[in-house]
Amino acid sequence: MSSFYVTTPIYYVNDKPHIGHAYTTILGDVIAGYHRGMGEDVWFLTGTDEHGQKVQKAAAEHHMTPVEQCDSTVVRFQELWKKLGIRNDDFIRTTQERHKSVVRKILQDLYDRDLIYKAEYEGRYCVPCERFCTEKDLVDGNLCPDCHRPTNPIVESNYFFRMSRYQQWLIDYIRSHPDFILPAYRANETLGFLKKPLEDLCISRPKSRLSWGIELPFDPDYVCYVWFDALINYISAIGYGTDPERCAKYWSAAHHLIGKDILTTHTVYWPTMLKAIGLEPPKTILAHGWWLIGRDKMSKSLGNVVNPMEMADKYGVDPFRYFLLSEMTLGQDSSFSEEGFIKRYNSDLANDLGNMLNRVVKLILRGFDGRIPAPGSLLEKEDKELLAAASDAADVMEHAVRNLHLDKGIECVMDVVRKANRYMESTAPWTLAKEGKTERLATVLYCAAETLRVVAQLLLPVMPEKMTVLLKTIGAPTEFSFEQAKNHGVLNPGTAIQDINALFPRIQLEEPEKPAQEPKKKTEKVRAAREEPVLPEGVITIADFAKVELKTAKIVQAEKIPDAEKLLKLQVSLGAETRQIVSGIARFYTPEELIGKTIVLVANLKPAKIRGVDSFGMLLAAKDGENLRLVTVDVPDFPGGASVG
Ligand code: ME8
Repeated sequence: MSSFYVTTPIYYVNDKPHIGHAYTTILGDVIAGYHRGMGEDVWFLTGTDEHGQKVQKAAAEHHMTPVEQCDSTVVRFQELWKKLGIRNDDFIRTTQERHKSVVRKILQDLYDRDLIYKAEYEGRYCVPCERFCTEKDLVDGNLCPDCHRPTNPIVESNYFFRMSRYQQWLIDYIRSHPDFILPAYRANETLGFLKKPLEDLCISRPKSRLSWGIELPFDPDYVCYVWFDALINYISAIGYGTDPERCAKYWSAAHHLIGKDILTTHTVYWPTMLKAIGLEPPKTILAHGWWLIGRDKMSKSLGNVVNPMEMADKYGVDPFRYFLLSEMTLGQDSSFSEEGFIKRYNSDLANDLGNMLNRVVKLILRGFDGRIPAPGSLLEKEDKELLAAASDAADVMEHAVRNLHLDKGIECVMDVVRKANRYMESTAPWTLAKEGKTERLATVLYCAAETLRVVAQLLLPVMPEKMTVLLKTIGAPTEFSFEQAKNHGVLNPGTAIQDINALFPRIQLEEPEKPAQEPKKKTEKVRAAREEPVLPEGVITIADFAKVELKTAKIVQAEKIPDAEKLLKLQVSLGAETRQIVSGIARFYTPEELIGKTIVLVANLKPAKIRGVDSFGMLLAAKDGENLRLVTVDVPDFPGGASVG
């Protein structure tokens, strides 16, 4: 039996989980579910990252010990996973002895082989990121390249891992393994990072500065750097050093799911650490995009953090799982809003899928005494087309699962649902019933019910509860199987179906309350008029112009958008952040010639969906009739993220 090992990042226990954490974990759960259904020996791991500065700081703020901070927060993750129906096979905490002993063992081994050495470090340090920054990394002379906050000078003796030794090996490995880092543009981003000389990695923190960590086995004055400790969870959990057979079985089929924020640690630190201890890199590291609120990152200070527990309570677990997976194109950023959730729920689940089920069930109850009708011997073209579309969707979904591109599979299945609704319109079974054309009616309803069966089976790992109800309603088998989904004729004529009200009751969008219009006081108007100089038409003030945030942005990826001749989808780097924009320049530039250009971006434009694709900004271009050229910076390699003004 082939094995399949899938992991999420282990989350920091400095704060409670939010939808970003929920997304990666649901993604892992669903991928694991499909692979279980394919008969593989699956191991799905999640857990918590409990050492380091962030956790120590949170504990101090809450007047707790670090252990109390970890114990009280870890349950919030575990309760959430239970609520969201997550079926992880293991949950690792880095404070567990089974993990710490492996970390110590690896540290000692590398130290004994002179792959870890002690040296004095003089440079700059970013406290929030717990990161040493070299001069060439710094932004604007002093700012951390990750978070753009000021760094502090530091002189310290520390232990270093000889990461630099593996630079060329890693470059060659990435180049020769196209599936190692996904999406491909994240592999390019890593290769870009590896263009600069790779430094050795500082893997210790003196206890005088940070005490909450795993003590170095060869020097009790130091603890291990939290990332060096955390990454090892992926192998300590499957028995590295204690159960070599089990470890080898799962490690040979390892897939890490991560957010794009932790790309470098996973695609540079981790493979070099593995190389040093004689293990192969994981099969795949898939970096997904970022859930944004509007255009902003979720943050406590902005007060825009979305609580997944509340969403699941309010709208149900399965719709929430469905929304997160279908809304985000894997790899790209997505903007979250409750309104967006309700819209997708109502259109995909309540209207398309729920309605289809209702129609089929009511017609079978009425016309065939609540039993699956036997189809006639002759299928018409439209019947065959619908059934073929359903089994094609099973192929697409299988391919999507193997390539970790679930959103594409889900989209294809939902297309079948829409096709099925159109089929109902064109075959009009209600008219067939009225006209007494029972044989044709039986065929239509059988094909419709079979299509629903395939759809529900294919979506079973995404919405396990709701799809089980659907399958039971139409008397279909409730286990997941691609083989069954690809076949027709699985429903047995004569099987009793059940009545159902609404599988996905419609959600009413609450109208935002209109603020009562207060009449403007006359005096205010007069004052305003007096203070604002009257400008000639078309002239703006410097304050008006300052509202527009213009930034340089380097194009790192460009691709066509299917069925949209004029549009290109671009990934642009603004230094610390990569964003997606959609631009109507496909007639003037090929995707290839755009890569590497530094353009100018209107960075604070309200996000928009263009042909269903999220766009987080607008590029500037000069247009003269049919001639269009981008506004670019006049030297190659000018960095992204610089302000333009
Ligand atoms: O980085 N959108 O933990 P963490 C999408 N402990 N995903 C998001 C997200 C968002 N807005 N916010 C968080 C750590 N995530 C380390 C990991 S692994 C050896 C150590 C998800 O609690 C996403 O998967 O900050 C991201 O990579 C992860 O949570 C970071 O979680």
